[in-house]
Amino acid sequence: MKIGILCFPTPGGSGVVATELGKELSRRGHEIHIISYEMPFRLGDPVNIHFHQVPLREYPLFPHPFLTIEITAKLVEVLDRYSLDIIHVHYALPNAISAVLAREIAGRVRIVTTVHGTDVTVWGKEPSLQPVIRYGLEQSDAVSAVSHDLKNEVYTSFGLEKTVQVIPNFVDTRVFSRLPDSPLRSQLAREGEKIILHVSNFRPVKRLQDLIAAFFRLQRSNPKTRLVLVGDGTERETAEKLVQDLGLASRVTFLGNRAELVQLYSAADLFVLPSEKESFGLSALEAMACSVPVVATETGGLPEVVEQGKTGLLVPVGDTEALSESMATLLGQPTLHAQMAARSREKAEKYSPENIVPRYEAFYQGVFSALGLQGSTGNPPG
Ligand code: GMT
Repeated sequence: MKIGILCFPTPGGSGVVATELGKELSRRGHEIHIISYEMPFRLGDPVNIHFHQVPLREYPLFPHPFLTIEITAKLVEVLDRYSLDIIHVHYALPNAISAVLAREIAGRVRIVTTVHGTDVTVWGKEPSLQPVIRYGLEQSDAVSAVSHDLKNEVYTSFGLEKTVQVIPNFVDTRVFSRLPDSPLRSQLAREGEKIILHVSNFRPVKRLQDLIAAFFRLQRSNPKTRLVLVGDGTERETAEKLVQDLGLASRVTFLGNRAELVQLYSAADLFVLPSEKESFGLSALEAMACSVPVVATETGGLPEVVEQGKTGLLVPVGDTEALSESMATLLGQPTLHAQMAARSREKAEKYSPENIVPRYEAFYQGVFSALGLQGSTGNPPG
């Protein structure tokens, strides 16, 4: 099939999933076109994948680029030139709207939209945006959500008439696998110290302040621990200040955005995700694939990924005492930790590309079957 993947390029789960899906589909013989306003950071060397950059042109009179229109224009150009079968939209706004407009203009393409999280749980709650997002979803030929919880949110937020299919995120378990001796471990901690890791894009929804407060508490009972924070975003400055104010500067390391994630997960003893809302928690899954148990909040789709008492511990949102106690429990019980590390890897293997990507192929094929059509190869994919 000829598949266009429309996504955001910035460090964030939807861009990661879209890019990794593109790479997997390309390996499986599909022609892949990624459309974004920058090269997605996980794309790497895009051999066999076409990348189409959306220009963000400025005009002196109007300070903001016309993002929706620019995406639409690029899609129309790509559709005219490559006759795509499908545009797979990741993140409903503005992408689904641009895809629907492009179909109006260029015709003959199917649109499938995957909602990822805040497109529903944050933007979807804005009364003025709700009808616009609903329109993008209604006009898509098919809609998927990355967790059951997010699917339910779609129904409650938009009262959508159509079926929303759940296709969970996946992790490349061949790449995300624990390295026996992560070279980073000795750089991040001394002998005998434990490493607690967090990876995110440092937005308010990640509640970094809770993690730092819980770590402050943990230090009293477990001084031989270090907190490593990977990522960047609007909350970094506030988090750095909190670390300074609590006198934790020598115990907390801010690494910024990093590419060597497998080495970082492999150096970690625990992964912590204290989010307010999390539709899935892709970083938790990546950590689990590297045999790292997770302490997370019981919110959104996280309980679908992190199994309470099996692959990690779940605590109420904002409960820094419970967060700290859960970290202490896992760090203080080596047998429990080892069991959870092994089960984390086992669970992550269920979310391997081999298990999940065919579900996307069947999803695309379903759109064609429903319309009595076939993709451009004439073959059902997969
Ligand atoms: O919705 C967002 O916050 C952004 C989105 C992204 O583009 O990074 O993240 C969401 O999508 C990821 C991939 O499906 C999920 O793993 C994240 O849980 C989800 N984030 C939230 O729901 C906050």
